Amino acid sequence: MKPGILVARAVFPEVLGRLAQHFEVDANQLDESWSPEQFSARLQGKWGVFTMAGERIDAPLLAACPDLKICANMAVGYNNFDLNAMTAAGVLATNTPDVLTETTADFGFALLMATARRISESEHFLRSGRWKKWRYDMFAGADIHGSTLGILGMGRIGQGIARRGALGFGMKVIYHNRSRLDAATEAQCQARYVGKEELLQSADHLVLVLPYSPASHHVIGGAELVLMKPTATLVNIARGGIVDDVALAAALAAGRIAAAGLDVFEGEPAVHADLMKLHNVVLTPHIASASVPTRLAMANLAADNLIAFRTEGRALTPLNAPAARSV
Ligand code: 8YV
Repeated sequence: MKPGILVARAVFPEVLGRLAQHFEVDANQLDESWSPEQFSARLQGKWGVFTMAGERIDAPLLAACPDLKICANMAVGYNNFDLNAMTAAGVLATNTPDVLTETTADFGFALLMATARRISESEHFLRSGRWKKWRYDMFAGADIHGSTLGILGMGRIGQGIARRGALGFGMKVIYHNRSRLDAATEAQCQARYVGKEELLQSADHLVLVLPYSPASHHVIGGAELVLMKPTATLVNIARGGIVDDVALAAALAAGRIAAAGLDVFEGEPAVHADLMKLHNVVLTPHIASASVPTRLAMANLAADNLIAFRTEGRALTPLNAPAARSV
């Protein structure tokens, strides 16, 4: 008999087809939003679950779902997983690294350019019929080429953004990370390691690409924003909660920094009303990895993890190494 899995959100039909060759698939193709209780009820008796980054897997859920053996996240970020609880419960966790690196770095750069060069703001102006004449300072923004690009969080995506900035736009790249990169990787990215304070003070454009954890909660708040240049652009493609959205909205309203590009928000899909009112912020709905080929590659990798764990007893991109869960 095939084991049962839950696919918690709508996904490509062809990926469901692949999964159906190995599993009894309970698929949420209607993309219903479930409470944690409804999610737990739907998981009863399931061997595995295919999640996006919104489904929380924690100790109470694991205790309520004793048959669960694997949670395959279709995301590189996994702050929805309590990894310690999963390891303790003998449940394997997997994510989808690498397949989204370049697409997400492309988007980070696109958001940076849209924000610094005021593309959304000027388009809204044009569409609302307010463009009556040209002016020398109309939507004059900040330069990208030759400026200083700061990157906070220098993993694979951060390195991709650094390469785009240094090699494509002649930017000076500085970065801060928990640990410094080796010399060869720094040379490839043409990036210089600096302390966090220097990063904030020197960057003309600061891009956040670090994972969310309690340690990175509000890593950019009021105290950090005052250190930045008044002409600076801030871009967050990492996770909501890394930036204090209220402090950011206040800094943008007061002109303490020039502009922000945000793809992720605290409490998304809700977006703080103060941010919605501002003209100097570009807001996108968590789409940094959203190219068709990349989303398909992510879905296939999450499916491959489930299939490989079922057929070979090991996943392709595991996040933990739990002892086998007793049945
Ligand atoms: C996902 C992301 O598309 O991979 C991540 O961590 O944030 C995005 O690429 C999103 O989280 C839905 O799974």
